[in-house]
Amino acid sequence: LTIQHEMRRALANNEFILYYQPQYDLASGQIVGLEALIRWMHPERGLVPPGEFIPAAEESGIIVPLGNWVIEEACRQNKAWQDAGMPCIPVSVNLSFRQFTELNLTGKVASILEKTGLKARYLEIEITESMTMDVERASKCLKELTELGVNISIDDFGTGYSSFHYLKSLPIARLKIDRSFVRHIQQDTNDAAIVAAIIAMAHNLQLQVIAEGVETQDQLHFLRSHRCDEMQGYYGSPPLSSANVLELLQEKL
Ligand code: G
Ligand code: G
Ligand code: MN
Ligand code: NA
Repeated sequence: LTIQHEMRRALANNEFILYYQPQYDLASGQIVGLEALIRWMHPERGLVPPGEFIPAAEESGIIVPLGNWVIEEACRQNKAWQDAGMPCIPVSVNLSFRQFTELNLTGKVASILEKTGLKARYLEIEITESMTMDVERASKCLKELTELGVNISIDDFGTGYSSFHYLKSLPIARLKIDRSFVRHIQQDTNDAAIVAAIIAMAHNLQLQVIAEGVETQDQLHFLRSHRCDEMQGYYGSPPLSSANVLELLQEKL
């Protein structure tokens, strides 16, 4: 069986699940968001990470139904947490290029929000810099999504093709500093300068900024002292199952 066939079967058999990684406000320490990250509970191979199937899903086009499933499941779960009395915070989902170029992505997102009952402001969509290369197309699509009330963030910021032009012309709410710049923030003065510059630029453009891949207290201190808004990484929490997210949110109540 090819991986494409396997993924179609897996989608029908509910073998995909979402984990959620908390995002923390650096000033208050509060959890202010959750990034949904897909995993495949394979009957023979166990928990398969996305790096092992997302590329094939993108190549074959299965990413479109799979990605729609991710959006719907994340919205459904977030609404369920809210209905259980948990604090209302946004869930963010990763969008692939193929999904972004689908006709009527906005219509799909709108119907998922309606079906699940989640308010649009509690859904965030993460795109990458490469999706902004066709600024006119991206502009049309992102405008539609933001008119729904969904926030847009730029994932892996700083690693992709970047013209800066899109930053002023697209309705973006947040930059996510790629973890490759955060990793050696203490030892590498270039990385430190880049991270400091991204934070300052984001703020001057009225954008929120979050650092990814934060693993140590020293990294956290650096980010705090440069007034980064939020952080995500193993130092805060690894990605968690939905049951573990509920426990964590309940502890915080
Ligand atoms: O969770 P993990 O660190 O293993 O994720 C690895 C990569 O897979 C990340 O780059 C992440 O953006 C991507 N990824 C995780 N979940 C999804 C998803 O639902 N859709 C897409 N397109 N990519 C995802
Ligand atoms: O590309 P994206 O940012 O969507 O991917 C998030 C990925 O980063 C997930 O696969 C997640 O497991 C991983 N991740 C989350 N926190 C950390 C961290 O602190 N260190 C490292 N190395 N990876 C992390
Ligand atoms: Mn992401
Ligand atoms: Na990233």
